[in-house]
Amino acid sequence: MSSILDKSPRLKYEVEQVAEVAGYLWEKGWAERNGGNITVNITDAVTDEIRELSSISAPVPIGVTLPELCGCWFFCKGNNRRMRDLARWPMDNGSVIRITDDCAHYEIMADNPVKPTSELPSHLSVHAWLLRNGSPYRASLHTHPIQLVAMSHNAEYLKNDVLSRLLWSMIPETKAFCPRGLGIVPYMLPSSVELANATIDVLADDYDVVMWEKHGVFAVGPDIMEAFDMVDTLNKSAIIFRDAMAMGFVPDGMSDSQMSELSTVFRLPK
Ligand code: 2HA
Ligand code: ZN
Repeated sequence: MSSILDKSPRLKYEVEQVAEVAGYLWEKGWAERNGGNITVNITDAVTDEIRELSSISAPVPIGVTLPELCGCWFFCKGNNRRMRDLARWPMDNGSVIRITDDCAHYEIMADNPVKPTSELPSHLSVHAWLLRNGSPYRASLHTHPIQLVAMSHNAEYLKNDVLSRLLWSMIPETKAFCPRGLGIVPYMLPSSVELANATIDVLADDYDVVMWEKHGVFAVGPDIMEAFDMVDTLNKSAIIFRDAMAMGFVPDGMSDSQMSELSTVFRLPK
């Protein structure tokens, strides 16, 4: 069967990156059953030939009107689909959608009529917010990184930037590659509008990765690999912390002067 991916090498690359990340999420144990979500704004990868395609579904209401997204194209994980299946068969477990010209519906364009994730309204709200703010970011990722979620069960770590500082101090790479740290959203019902709005508020506070207390993280990045790498880097620090504690001591962490030197040399925010 022919695939929309045959019509755009760039789109094929984007979907291959999503599949690669989906495989990592599964292997890391961050994506049990249908846990987690990925949506990527692929509008720039859509060719004139693709624009001529007819939709393969009727228009479906998104539930919100998002003027920034009129005519935009997305690749999304399918509703109730597993990351491990998205990794192996991305076009059977995800779909390409287009936002209709009324900015309030989507149509499925390819390859199969896979209904997008139920989290679509919240992911699309984030993408609309990114475009509204002139951000170059095109990917959003929600996943359940084990050690970061475990740390969110301690109220002490949920105080402003306590967790960011602790994670940054475990290994220099964490601040270098995740210089904005980890924003915190207190526990809210999964899939709720409140959770989506609170996430956007914290992203607007200049975070790229947001912790959803006792649930998971939501990350945005220029592409899906960068969004994944930030979460992976933060979770690596959480593992170092856990392993030091398991060895029977509280890790010292890098000192304030070591952190400050790193920020100066690598031109990171203080
Ligand atoms: O959609 O992880 O929190 C799968 C989820 C929702
Ligand atoms: Zn989740």
